[in-house]
Amino acid sequence: SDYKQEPPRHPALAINSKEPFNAEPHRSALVSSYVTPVEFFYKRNHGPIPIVDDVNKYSVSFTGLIDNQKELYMKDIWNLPKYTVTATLQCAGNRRTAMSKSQKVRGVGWDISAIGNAVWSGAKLADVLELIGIPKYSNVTSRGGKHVEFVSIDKCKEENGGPYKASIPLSQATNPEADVLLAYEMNGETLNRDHGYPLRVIVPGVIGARSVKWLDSINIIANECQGFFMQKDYKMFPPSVNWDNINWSSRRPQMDFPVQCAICSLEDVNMVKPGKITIKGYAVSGGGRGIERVDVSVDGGKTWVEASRSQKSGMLYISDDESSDKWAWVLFETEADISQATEIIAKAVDIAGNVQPENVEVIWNLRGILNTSWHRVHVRVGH
Ligand code: MTE
Ligand code: MO
Repeated sequence: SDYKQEPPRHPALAINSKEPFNAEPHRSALVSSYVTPVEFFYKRNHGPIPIVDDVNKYSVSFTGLIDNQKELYMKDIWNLPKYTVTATLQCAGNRRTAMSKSQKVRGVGWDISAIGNAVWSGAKLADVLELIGIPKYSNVTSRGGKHVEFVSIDKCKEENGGPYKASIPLSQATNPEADVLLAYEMNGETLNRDHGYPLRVIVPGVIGARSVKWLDSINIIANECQGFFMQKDYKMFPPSVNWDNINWSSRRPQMDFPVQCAICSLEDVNMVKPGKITIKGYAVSGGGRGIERVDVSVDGGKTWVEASRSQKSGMLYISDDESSDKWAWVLFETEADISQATEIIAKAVDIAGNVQPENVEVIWNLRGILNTSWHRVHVRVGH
């Protein structure tokens, strides 16, 4: 098969699909460190992992609505100023398995770990585009380009054997503050094959689907990318839409992800000893909106306490503090006394005051994306 040369992976990952390889770590791995180790970072693929043997021969071509078609080699990318951005990548399908329990959805099942926080380094896309002749803060090129399409070298069955692709608006791509990267390092090491070697896009604050791995070309186009993953997937429909009445063109491709949080130190099967327990998890919001607050309940939502929040630089007291990583998650923690079986709940509020929905039913959608409902864990108590 095409899957004969897959890279080695950590044996502790839970495999949700083998070919293509889709896997997530145990939830406890996410709260062991602020930066998720590469080997425990979820892997989300739609085809075999491409092989790039000679990084010096590898190039990205720039085509479309620009004055001159260009080709950039890795040395051109390495020569640009190197930026490092801590950003949380989250698959839109994170927590899909739980949504499917309410009513069946289509898609790879994921528990709560189709998310990770990494330190990405590379060139800013705004600098790369400037190098090929598109100024910073452009909304449109002289030839009418308004979107930047990223095309991979992989092959996906959803694209009938063609490459994975996606686009973002030109205004975002040319805005240096949007921190869109062409990344060649993850957590200070050369990007590995699973995560896009030698070069991938990182679009902070946006669902993972737009952070195209194994970049082959960048096309400047007038309208958003017409690929499968932009037009026939990763769109959020209302609960009334089913596979018989779906009209894909009635919805826009999902970009920013909504406010999300999950408890990682406990799971439904846990039997805990009566007394003090520690409740830990992650909270994150899209679009660079930081986390304002995380509320935790240990009595099924009757009463709430505010959890403490931290990033690598330490405890956070004001979420829009200059020292906070705006594209990255916060880890939260609180202690509680448990004496009987109970439901433990976490819900977050972002700096725009956005809250998570109480139940999965109200946001149920046939593709099972963006399950951001309050995260609930049922624990039993015993010795
Ligand atoms: N890029 C390519 N070329 N092929 C893919 O299948 N999957 C996307 C995105 N980029 C994908 C891709 C999706 S849906 C997600 S969630 C992220 O990559 C996952 O990135 P990761 O595997 O590095 O965690
Ligand atoms: Mo994804």
